[in-house]
Amino acid sequence: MSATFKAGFVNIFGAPNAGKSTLLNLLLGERLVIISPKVQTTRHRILGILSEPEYQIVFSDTPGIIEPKYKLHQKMMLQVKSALEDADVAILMHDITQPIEDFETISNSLKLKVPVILLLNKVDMVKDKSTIEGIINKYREHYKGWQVLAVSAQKKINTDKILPLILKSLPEGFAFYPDDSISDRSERFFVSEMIREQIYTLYEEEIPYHSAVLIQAFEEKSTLTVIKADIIVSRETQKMILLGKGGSMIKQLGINSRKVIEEFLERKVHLELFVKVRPKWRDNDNYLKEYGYN
Ligand SMILES: Nc1nc2c(ncn2[C@@H]2O[C@H](COP(=O)(O)OP(=O)(O)OP(=O)(O)O)[C@@H](O)[C@H]2O)c(=O)[nH]1
Ligand SMILES: [Mg+2]
Repeated sequence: MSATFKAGFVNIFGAPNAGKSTLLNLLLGERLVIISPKVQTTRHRILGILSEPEYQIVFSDTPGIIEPKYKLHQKMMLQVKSALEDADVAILMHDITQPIEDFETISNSLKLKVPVILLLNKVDMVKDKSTIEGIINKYREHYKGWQVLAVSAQKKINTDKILPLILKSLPEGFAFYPDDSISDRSERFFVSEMIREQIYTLYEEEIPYHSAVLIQAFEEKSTLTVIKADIIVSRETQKMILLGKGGSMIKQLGINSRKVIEEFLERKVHLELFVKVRPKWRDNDNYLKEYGYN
């Protein structure tokens, strides 16, 4: 290891739907965390580790910052808080098409004391160059000392400038994790997330927000992996919607989920899904703990 090896925590914060998880996957070059067009997709702090001969960056994806309405939201905001405490560099993300006032509310609440890179994401949505310049300048005036960049995490516009900016602020130090680690989370965790992602894709309205996924069995057999998962919802009516007419929707959910899990594990998978009703689980400490929301 050379004397100038750099290592640190680079934690990503912002409003729901800003594109934080899309950015993490892009920076890692891997589809690690789940993404959806709906808000509040990410519920945990999830590490994504990038190891190179000259540096190790431990990224953190975090839940979008919201005013908590349930204990589940409070747990999500505790995950944000923990990421605020150990960041060496903060990446703040904001949707460039959203008002600067919304960003101010969030950035004021964070009280950051570390170098900040502000990414105005979804710049592909703004066609006019002078409009983009105008917005960037407004943020630069408001946030002096911060690096401000307009990017598109999805369309990869300007994203090659992000890593050099991070490396400028990354402290010297030793690697925190072995260089073959990609995350702090288990395969089981990512499998439960993939099922949740398919719920976000397949179902409308409140269903995704009332759903949790709990892996009950994860058994590696000789030719395939057997996975049994519970899908938790708050009400009987939600269970009926999840199942669909004659079980058609849950069947589709199983097919979609199995496909992405097989790609992830690079193995054949036998997946069984069970829907369970746990009234008000989002406000129940015991259930939240059981479902991995600490
Ligand atoms: N047009 C456009 N859409 C984007 C871009 N980056 C992300 N998106 C989309 O924005 C939506 C939200 O992206 P996520 O990465 O899940 O956002 P997030 O900030 O992690 O959201 P939460 O986990 O809910 O806080 C998804 O539909 C993405 O495909 C971008 O650069 N341009
Ligand atoms: Mg996310």
